[in-house]
Amino acid sequence: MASVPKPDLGAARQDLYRKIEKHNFAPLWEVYHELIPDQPVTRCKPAIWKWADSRPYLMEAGRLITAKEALRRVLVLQNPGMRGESCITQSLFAGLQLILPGEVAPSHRHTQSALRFVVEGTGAYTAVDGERSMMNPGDFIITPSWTWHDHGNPGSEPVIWLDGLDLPILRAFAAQFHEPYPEEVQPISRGEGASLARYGNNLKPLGAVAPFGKTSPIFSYPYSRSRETLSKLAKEGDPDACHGWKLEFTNPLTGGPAMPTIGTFIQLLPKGFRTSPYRSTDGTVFQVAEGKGKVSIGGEEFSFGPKDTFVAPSWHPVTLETKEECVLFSYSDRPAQLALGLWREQRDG
Ligand code: 1HN
Repeated sequence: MASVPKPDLGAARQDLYRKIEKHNFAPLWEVYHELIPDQPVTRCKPAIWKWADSRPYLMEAGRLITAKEALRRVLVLQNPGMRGESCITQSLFAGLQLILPGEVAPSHRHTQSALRFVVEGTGAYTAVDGERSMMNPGDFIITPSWTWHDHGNPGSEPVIWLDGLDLPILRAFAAQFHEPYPEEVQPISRGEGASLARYGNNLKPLGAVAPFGKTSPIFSYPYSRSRETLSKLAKEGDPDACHGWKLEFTNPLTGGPAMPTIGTFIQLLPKGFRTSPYRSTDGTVFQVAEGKGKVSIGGEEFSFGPKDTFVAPSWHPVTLETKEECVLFSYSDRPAQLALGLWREQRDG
């Protein structure tokens, strides 16, 4: 026989909750549906950071603090739904970093993986475990987990790039370690381009041992090569309805993603193209390398132009519409989700 709730049952339940709380218990049934939602739930909101705002604020920061003093002079792109948490999605960090002529960002290493996508300027370098790579607009550069890295700008113009890190993932696992290098700048042990020569030409040294573990041995993917590849592809076949021509940066030793936690992509969309709606469980950060257009993210519309950054949260349908030919760099936590068997996508969703 089904029991009829007694009028004082509610009060008795509250009484139980109060008692057990002191002993670090809580009733699952009060939060069950919040814990197990039917579909992805995130506080991450669709948002855009316009270059017309980013650049002057970065330059103002450049007048107020040195790279050395700041360690890294970065403006964090804070998701408006998660302010104060230093993240752009629940699993990823994004920031814009400025290094002025003559400055050095001192050497250190950490277990968080980092990527750079160069936005503006030439003449700066980043060094990873003894090798320097010059930074040019559109270059995609990796700092693998636990590798020594420093940046410097011996050139004559400010250099700005987008930093992407897996900080919240490492925070969730509490697997963060950090160590400063004993000197400001690490010594150089290989010539520029050594990694690209060894691993970046569909060739590899005999007995090659992955120098960066699960991360690609190529730490710099120059824009000249990715752009040329996209242009060639666009002449050779039709664009995908949801993505245009979209490529993933890979680890040449495995064929898998270039970074173990972060997926990195570059896509070309022709002028006047409108993509079919697409959604996936990997909330994605987009950096506009070239072109102008509009994006609809979960029904919210944003106009974008060169050097803008925007974010599409997990499972929000994305539609892109181009006014000009566009090249977009993007990154997400897709490899982490795939490794755990969690990733889902829906085309035309
Ligand atoms: C970091 O070490 C760098 O090395 C950039 O350039 C951004 C954001 C949060 C924590 C560490 C860098 C970072 C960072």
